[in-house]
Amino acid sequence: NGEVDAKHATRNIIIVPVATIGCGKTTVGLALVKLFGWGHFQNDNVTAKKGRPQIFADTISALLATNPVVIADRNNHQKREREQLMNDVSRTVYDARFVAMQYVHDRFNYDNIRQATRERVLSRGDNHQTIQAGSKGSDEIIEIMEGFMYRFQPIDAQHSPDDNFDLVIDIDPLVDSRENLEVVIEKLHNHYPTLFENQEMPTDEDLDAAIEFAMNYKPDLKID
Ligand code: IDP
Repeated sequence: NGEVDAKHATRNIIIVPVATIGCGKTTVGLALVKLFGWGHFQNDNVTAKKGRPQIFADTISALLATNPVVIADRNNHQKREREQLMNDVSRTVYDARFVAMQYVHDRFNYDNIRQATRERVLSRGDNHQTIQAGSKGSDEIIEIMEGFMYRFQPIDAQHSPDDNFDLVIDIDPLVDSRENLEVVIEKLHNHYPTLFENQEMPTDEDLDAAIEFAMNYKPDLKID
């Protein structure tokens, strides 16, 4: 998966958010779907109790048959999750390319990240799949969010498993999803020019509209 190859890649690209709850990963993911018609699968839609990681990876692999790019929408905040996803998808998709979409979590910035993510989740909580603010108290929600932040392992691109990422895109959990969306598209375009060869790049208005669409999305599956 060298630099030269990436320039010509047109398929089997998996976008792997690395995030905690409330960063905006589903919003950015759905905006990408709206703009480019890519595939998207949310971990919360795995209804099975057993073997969830395997089912998640298998669904991503299956979607790659009909979508050039698929967004693997779960937090992937720990190395073992990233390793599992990369291993299981690569078993059936031999030329899979993984792109990390990392919401950077510097420890010194944790209080600011807490403020931003809590604000998003608690104010629009009924739109969030994992956390239904209507059915859980805010203390309980905050505790779940803290768990993800505590366990968060940043991308370490020099070592396994993160050295398997073809590209790491760093974005900011503090800014609007609109801004992060633009960064993600620009970095993808630079790294995979051929992927975008036969289409017009979205205008500012297109990006605005895609974010508006994504923000109005209501999950159809509620997990209690
Ligand atoms: P997550 O998938 O990382 O947990 P999302 O579900 O995308 O995060 O976003 C959490 C909540 O914040 C949702 O209700 C979403 O509509 C909202 N949100 C996402 N991006 C923005 C933004 O840029 N401004 C304000 N609210 C946002």
